[in-house]
Amino acid sequence: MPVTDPSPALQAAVEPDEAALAERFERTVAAEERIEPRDWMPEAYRKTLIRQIAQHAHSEIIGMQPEGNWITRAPSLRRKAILLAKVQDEAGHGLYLYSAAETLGVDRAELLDLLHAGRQKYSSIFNYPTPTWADVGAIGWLVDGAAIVNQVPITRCSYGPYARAMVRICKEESFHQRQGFEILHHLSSGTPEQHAMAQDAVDRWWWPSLMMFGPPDDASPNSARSMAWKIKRFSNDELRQRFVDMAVPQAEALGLTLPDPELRWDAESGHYRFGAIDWTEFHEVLRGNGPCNALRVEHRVRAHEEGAWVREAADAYAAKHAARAGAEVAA
Ligand code: FAQ
Repeated sequence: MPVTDPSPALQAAVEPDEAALAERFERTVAAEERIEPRDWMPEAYRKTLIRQIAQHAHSEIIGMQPEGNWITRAPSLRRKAILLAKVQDEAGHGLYLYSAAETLGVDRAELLDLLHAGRQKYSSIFNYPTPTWADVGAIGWLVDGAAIVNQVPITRCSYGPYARAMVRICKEESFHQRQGFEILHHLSSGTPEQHAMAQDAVDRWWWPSLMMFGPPDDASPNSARSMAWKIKRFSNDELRQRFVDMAVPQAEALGLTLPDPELRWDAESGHYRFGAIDWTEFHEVLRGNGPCNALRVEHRVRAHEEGAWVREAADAYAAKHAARAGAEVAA
């Protein structure tokens, strides 16, 4: 019997129209259930996720550089082993995140090309230098600390693959934060020179860490929609406040101060109040004018080019095995 196309009426009966699909999507999100890769989703939801997950993945990969700078100069074998493991973890986080992005129909090679061409962002925080060993402690304590505050809510993101990737990432970031705190604790209670080095690093990383949470809510174009879609669970300012409330007592425990004369406890609100953030600096860094933007991208492009032979070898190996498997099936 010849195969004919189904009649439009039959097709409508088996394939829900776009309005019905959109309604199902909204119901799934409202019910706190997950959207999975094969589910219908609005194009803008897919694009937002690709943008955020790609930026997140790029941040993990570029974020290997500031601390990677200290691997060959770590002050002891123990410190070196811990730092190596941490930087490798960041590479792993990048890979889970590129995999999560690929479930949305993009290719990681395409995303890397956009990063290298400066057409996709990575976190502003990784454009600052690491001149001393204490910077490794400050990154662990403050940058990984901010990353945890931002990322724990993403374990409840409406998009399944992103939420699941975040569970393991957050567990690893917790270890990273502890090791940073421990480095700073060691330095802070060491010689006066070591204490001063720890204080200097915290002075330099504090404000950029607050900027990591993104622009203030009234200047955050993506927040409202991302929160309605439950990609983001809290606003940029809410998470920033949560981070400040967490960091202040930790700084006291470290015996270090935070470089903000306006920082004070506000009993009425139950939060620490903090001074104004320099958003001009943030926007300059986003525009490519931070202290290390050019260096970071240049280094990444060079590493990518020098790694071409690895990708070619992996492709050749995969092709050889696919051909062998094909021959076995045919036989
Ligand atoms: N840097 O409307 P919003 C880590 C951009 S942690 C650069 O508020 P959204 C771990 C934003 O993309 C760091 N750009 O945007 C680690 C948007 O631009 P677009 C990575 C920023 O998306 C530790 C524009 O500004 N973490 O890597 C930044 O709703 C140690 C308007 O902003 C994540 O990516 C910024 N800081 O909220 C690794 C977490 N902030 O794209 C190594 C997941 C904003 O419209 C060592 N991402 N922009 O052109 C998120 O939670 C969100 O994307 C936000 C921004 C909160 C970052």
